Amino acid sequence: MPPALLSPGYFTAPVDQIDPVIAQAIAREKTRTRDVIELIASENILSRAVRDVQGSILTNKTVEGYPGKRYHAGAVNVDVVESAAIERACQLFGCRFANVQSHSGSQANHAVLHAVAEPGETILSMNLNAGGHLSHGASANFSSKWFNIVSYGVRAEDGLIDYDEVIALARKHKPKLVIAGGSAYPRALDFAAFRRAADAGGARLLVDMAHFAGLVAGGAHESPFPHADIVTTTTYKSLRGPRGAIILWNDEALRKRINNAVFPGLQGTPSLQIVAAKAVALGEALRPEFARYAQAVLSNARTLASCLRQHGFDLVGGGTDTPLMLVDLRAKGLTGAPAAQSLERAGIIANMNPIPSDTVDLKVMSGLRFGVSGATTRGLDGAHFDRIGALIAEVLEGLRQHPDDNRDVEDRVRAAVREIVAPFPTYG
Ligand code: DSN
Repeated sequence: MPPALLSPGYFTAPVDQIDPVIAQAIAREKTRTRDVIELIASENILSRAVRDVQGSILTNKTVEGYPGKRYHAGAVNVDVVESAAIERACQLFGCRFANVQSHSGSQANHAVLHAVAEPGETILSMNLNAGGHLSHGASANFSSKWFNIVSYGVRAEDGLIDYDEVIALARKHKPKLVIAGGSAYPRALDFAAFRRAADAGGARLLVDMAHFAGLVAGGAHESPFPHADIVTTTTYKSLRGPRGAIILWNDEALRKRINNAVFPGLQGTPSLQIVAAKAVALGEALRPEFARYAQAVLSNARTLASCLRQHGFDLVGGGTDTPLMLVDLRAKGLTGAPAAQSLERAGIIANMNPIPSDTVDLKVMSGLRFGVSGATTRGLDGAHFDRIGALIAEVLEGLRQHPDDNRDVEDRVRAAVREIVAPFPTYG
């Protein structure tokens, strides 16, 4: 007998029989997430259907191009999948065109830059510390090396965007693209004012709605359309889909440019199992219950923000109109990294974040960002978020008093956290 080509069970055995290292890490991750409150703004908890589709056999398929125009044969079924994702994206966000292939939000944003600007041309975007995004022209990102980035920030006194400044910068620098949105700006964006800025500079307007896309989908936040020319969003934050992103627009003249910028401009075959998961998640977001979810996210975010304020924390922008909020820790004499670490030991998971004009080292930072999309999916409501705000305050106050050893407080809060989340199991 020749040696078997495949190990026994190659087509059927589960990962715990094939690869215990990875299987055990996944099992431990399940326990970790079961016992904590996840407040990382860019996370959510996906449905069984969305997760299953990501592990489907669509992962085996290679097809470059777009539905009906592929470079590889055998695309009949994945064409159905991608067409469904495109149609649902357009229906959900009320636009004419969608590209659902980008592997990430950064790639979607890079595709837009590639589609509308030539290297060396000017892009006007929000600076990273003020809440922008790496892919919008941060110094460490390739976007700042290929384009001339002019940035706007937020006002020192209230943490809000100064739209007159954005319009003046657009008029002065005549960018090809104005970018609104980012990773840590908590307040609603004035899309009409951004439109005025784009028009003042003769630019196109891109709105990156990654963090609040779920609210737009559920009617709990104004839509960037019709003001925006192009809208990008990741699919895995408040939109509650898989890792990846979509690009949306209305102008026929942009159709080829954006599609060509994604493929072949930036990537080859899309991850078709992820495109399928985007389709399922977009289908879920079209159901009436998603509007209730979006309202709950906004309401929980406002509850947590107002509770933190009552406990004496400074919130950048004074509060939130989105799923996230940004706490400025300076008045408490704390910094982001030790605060996030102490909260993690207490079972509350959040990330350190720069605050506008942060002067503290990027490995430490002066802020903490909290988001409620995942914990809202889990079932936590306003009363829980009031309690969570008090627990966050308890940990941070303990850290202020005992910077070297906050263990007593962390242990006490960790027990309280387990009590809060125990009635809300996710995956059984
Ligand atoms: N942009 C990062 C964040 O907001 O956390 C990842 O999506």
